[in-house]
This record gives sequence, structure tokens and C-alpha cells, in this order.
Amino acid sequence: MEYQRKDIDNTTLLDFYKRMLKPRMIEDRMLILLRQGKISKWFSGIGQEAISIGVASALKPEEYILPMHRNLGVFTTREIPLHRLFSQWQGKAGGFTKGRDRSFHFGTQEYKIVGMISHLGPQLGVADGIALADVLQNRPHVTAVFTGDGGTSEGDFHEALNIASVWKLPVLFCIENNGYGLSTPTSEQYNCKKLADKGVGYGMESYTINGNNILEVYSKVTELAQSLRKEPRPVLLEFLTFRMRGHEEASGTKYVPDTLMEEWGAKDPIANYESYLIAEGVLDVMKIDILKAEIESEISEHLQLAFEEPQVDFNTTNELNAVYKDFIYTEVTPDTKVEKIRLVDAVSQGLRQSMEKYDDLVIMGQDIADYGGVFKVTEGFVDAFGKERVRNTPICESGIVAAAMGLSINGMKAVVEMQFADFASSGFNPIVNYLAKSHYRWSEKADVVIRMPCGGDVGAGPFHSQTNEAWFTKTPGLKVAYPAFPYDAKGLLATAINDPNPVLFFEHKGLYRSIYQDVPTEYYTLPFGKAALLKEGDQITIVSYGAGIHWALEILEKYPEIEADLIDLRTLMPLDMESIYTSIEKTGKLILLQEDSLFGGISSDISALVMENRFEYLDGPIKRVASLEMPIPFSKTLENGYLPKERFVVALKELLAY
Ligand SMILES: Cc1ncc(C[n+]2csc(CCOP(=O)(O)OP(=O)(O)O)c2C)c(N)n1
Repeated sequence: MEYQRKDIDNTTLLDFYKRMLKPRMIEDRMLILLRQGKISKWFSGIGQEAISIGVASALKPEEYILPMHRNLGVFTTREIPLHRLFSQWQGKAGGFTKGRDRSFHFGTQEYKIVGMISHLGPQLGVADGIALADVLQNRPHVTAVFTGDGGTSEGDFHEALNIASVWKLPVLFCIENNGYGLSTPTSEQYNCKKLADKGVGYGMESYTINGNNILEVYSKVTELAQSLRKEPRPVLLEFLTFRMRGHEEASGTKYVPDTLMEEWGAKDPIANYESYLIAEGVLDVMKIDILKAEIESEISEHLQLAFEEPQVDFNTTNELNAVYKDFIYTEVTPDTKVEKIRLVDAVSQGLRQSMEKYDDLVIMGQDIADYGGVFKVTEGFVDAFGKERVRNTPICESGIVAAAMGLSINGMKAVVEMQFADFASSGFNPIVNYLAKSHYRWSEKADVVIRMPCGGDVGAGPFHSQTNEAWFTKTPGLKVAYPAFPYDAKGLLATAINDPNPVLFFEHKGLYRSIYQDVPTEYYTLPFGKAALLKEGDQITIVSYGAGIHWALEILEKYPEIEADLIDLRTLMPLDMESIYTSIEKTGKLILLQEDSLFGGISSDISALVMENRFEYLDGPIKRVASLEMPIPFSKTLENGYLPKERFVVALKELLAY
């Protein structure tokens, strides 16, 4: 291997050696512990150390790095105390996730490291968001994010590179091309000559680098980082290396030809560098022994600390409290001045006033800038706040949700507009796996609101009409709001944006322009988890939300003899069960009306909870009325048959007569 030291001094040369040696020696020890059953799994980075060390050494401590499962050297180069890493791997409280997640699946703001989630790709988009925050807040920083060669096949890779290039974000996309993705060789993973070639398609500079040569890695990354700090732009780096051990230890390397092992064994980044340093007179055998003994004793000492730590105790309150970041709701009472506006105007006003309140709030979505969004919620926003904060995005929901997470990690707030709630399916993974789980895993907030224009009865067919709140109410860690009126929409949106937890904010398209209300013109907030009692009566309790509320109101108007409590849930997570219980205690009958198809919807859970907790108050069976178990059809007659409106009145009368 050819080393070019350029102007690197001896101390730094030696530091690189020590930095590479440490993860190698930790790994050697971990492999022993694994065989003894003292740690659960091990993903080895043996043979790939030069990449982690080179990249981490080239970046400044205040710059974020997003490593993968083979980048132990990033963690050790950032000087995380080893006992914390050991506790993390043993699932103990001293680790970064307090036993809640394993291996390298954690982040730490203290060390500016944001670890992977298992799904590999999403962190590439997170890096975009982190870099965007740096650009918007004028910090001349670079962000480095890692992926394996296998991970480059994920859509997230494409989306993140595309976004970074269109937005000129200072991200170093570091591919560790180590020959295999689990057992799949690169020839079955991609069909271009080099992964670096993909840069061309994104209009992005790219380089292929010998990933086993620490000086080459360090020099190139240092040069690029300096340049990116001055002139923000993304760069794609393909580091050639090899995975010398199994994907994880249990899976072995049988599928790897011996010749490849030999070839790459001879290119070991540490052994070769060691010989070079000896030849340069920077290192000698005695010094090597001393260094190894020092690292060995550091490892032993810190392992001891981790072993002495007790296993984590399960405490229900602690675990449940970790799911969401604490948020103390601040009531801002509405001014008396009101204006009669539509639901869509209320959303727009609420969003605009939050943009005025928070300089660090960024809105992202398709066609939301000059065009104002397909529903015109952000019309005029560019003039008021500029294109930096009102950002048109490419069509890439997953990448943008991940970028929103990155903005939050780097201290900003984000609102993402899904063009239609239906398209959240293309951003589903980062919503349910990244945003929802971050606080529980490593106490990191996800200060992101996802606006969801949703709902049927608009003749728009299966892909522009869904009301898909049940996809999200099922996932711990998310909050879900679903206002039915302009007043609620404005106040709840303000609260959603104040709340540092991820919120899915459903806005029914059918109500956007049909429902008017007097709404305070100034900023105000409304609390989550508080239903509204819209009508009072003691014969029956009707519970609904969104468009269902208006269908119920229509029926109650048509049949004034029905005396019902009508409860508008307003938020589905948190859910105000207390209001429902209080009403049931009075009426003894409950009917739930839900626009979504029945099975697995929020009505089912409310029904179960009432059965479990207020059974003795019930004078009849609980009725759930919802759409049919089928996709939403386009044609008006079919859609009417699908929706529950007509079935509701029948069920209501049946239950009243029970
Ligand atoms: C979305 C997703 N699909 C599949 C997996 C299972 N899986 C974990 S790592 C891996 C291989 C990754 O290969 P590569 O990106 O080349 O990284 P390497 O392990 O070689 O460093 C696979 C298939 C996963 N974690 N996430």
C-alpha cells in the first residue's frame, strides 16, 4: 500500500495508528465476550477501520457524523468513554439507550453522533436535514453519513442524494463498499462499474478512495470538508474495502471465496500502516507493545465498570414516560376579535402565525412554495418567509420526513405537508420507525408535524381519499390530531407545532372549503387530549371525529327528537377517554362513527376500552359504524355505498330502540 503523508506531522501519524488500533482491540475482546454469551450480537468492522478513523479525524467535533454498524472507530475517535459503549452493548442503563435498543442503534448529542436505525437508508435523509439546519443557520459545517454498498440500493439512498444535490447541502455521503451486503455480492446489488459513478446522475461530485489507506481517506476527506464548509454541496465518496468477517458473527463467511479473503487480508489497514510507520521511524516494536498494553488496560478497566452495572429493571412508568418528550402545554387564550373563515383558511392562518412565532420553523412539501400547495394552504408564504423556510421538495416523502428529523436533531422545527395523506405511505418508514421511536430509544425529540390532507366523499378514488389515521394511532411515539372545525384546526395546529413530539395532523379535504366558523384572528392554542362535547342529551352518546362529526350533526338536525351527547374527539392520540366515560355513565349507550373502514380503527379500541371499564353502565351493545372493508372507490354511487353515512342513521335508531 502506498502512503503519502503530505504535511501530516509525526504525532498525528501516530494518533491515526492508535485510533485504528483501539476499535480493532475492542472488537477482538467483543468476539471473546460474544462466544461467552455476554453480548448478544456483533457486527464487525475489522479491516474497515481506516474509513471510520479517517472520516472522524477529518471532521470537527461539532460536526455531525451518522455512522453504521461497522463504524466503531467513529465512536472511539469521538472519545466516548468505553464503559458507556460496553453498557450499551450489554443493554444496561449506563448505555445510550438504557437497554432500549441494541448495538450501534443510538445517537448522542454530546458527541454529535447520530446512529443508524436498522432500516439502514433513512439516516441518509436525516443527514440532509442536519446539513440543511447548518446552512439555514449559517454554520460552516459538514455532515458525514455512512452507508454500506447494500444500503445504496434502497430508495432512501436515491432520495437523500437527490435532495442534497438539489438543495446544495454540505453532506459527505460515505459508501463503505465492502464487497457484500450480508451474503449478496456487489455484482447482485448494482449494475454500474463503480458506485461513485452514481454521483453523475445526481449532478454530484464523487470519488473512489482506497478505504484501507488511512492517509488517503484522511487527506481526501479533510480537503473536501474544508471545501464544503466554504462552498456547501454534497459529495459522494466510495471507499473500497472488504468485510473480513461475517455480516454478524453467527452468519459466517462461507460464501466468500478464499482468494478474496487472502487478497484483502494482505491489504489490512492496520498491519500495512504499522509497517509504514516503522519504516518512517515513527513507530517501533517496543512502542507498539506499550500502546497495546495501554489500550488493553483501558478496555479491561471499562469492561469491569460495565459488568459491575446491574441489569436494567423494568419499571412500567419509566418506560412509558420515555416514549414522548415531556411537553407542558401552554394555554394561549384567543383574542375576542374573530373572523368567519373556512377550515383551510384556519390551517393556513395557524401555520402562518407559527412561522411568525418561530424563526427556526421550516415548512417542506411538494409545490408548497410559489404555487402555494395544491390546497393553497401556503399561498403567499414565500413572500412572507422566503424560499429558504418554505421549501418545495422533490417527490420523495421518505427523504423529506427523514430530513425533517435531521432539522429537529440540529435544533430546528419542521412541518411537512403531505400533498395528500395517502402519500404518507411513501414516507411511512421514517414516520413509524424514526420519528416515533427516537425519544424512547435515545431521548431525542422529533420536533416534526406532518400535515395530512385526507378523507373521502370527494370522488377522488382509492389514492386521494383515504383517511389513514389508524396507520399511525397504532404506533407508540406519535401524536395524532384530527380537527373537524376551523377553530379547532387553528388552535390544535399551533399546539402541534409547539410540541416537540412528532404529530400527524389530519385535515379533511372535504371540510376544507365547506365548513366555516368564527375564528379568532390572533394566535391561540388548544390542548391535545381534550374532546369537545358538541351537543348534550341523555339518550345516547355519539363519538366521532373529522367528517363524521358533520354527518352526525346533520342527522341530529334532521331528527331533533334524538337527544344525544355528541363528542368530537379532536385528537386521537392522546385520546380523551374520560369525556367518553362521563357521557356513557349518563346515557348508557354508545355509537361510534368513523370514516375509515372498520377493522382496526380507533372506534374498535374505544369500544374495547368502554367494555373493559364501563361495562356496568351500558344498556345496549356498543355500535361501531364505519366504511366498508374495501378500498375507497371513485364513482360517486360506489363511494356513497362505501361510506358509513347512510348506515349510521339506521344503526343509531336501532341502538336507541334497544
Ligand atoms: C430495510 C432493511 N432491509 C433489510 C435489512 C437486513 N439487513 C441488515 S444489514 C443488511 C446488509 C447490509 O449491507 P451493506 O449495506 O452492504 O452493509 P454491510 O453490512 O456490508 O456493512 C441487510 C440485508 C435491514 N436491516 N433493513
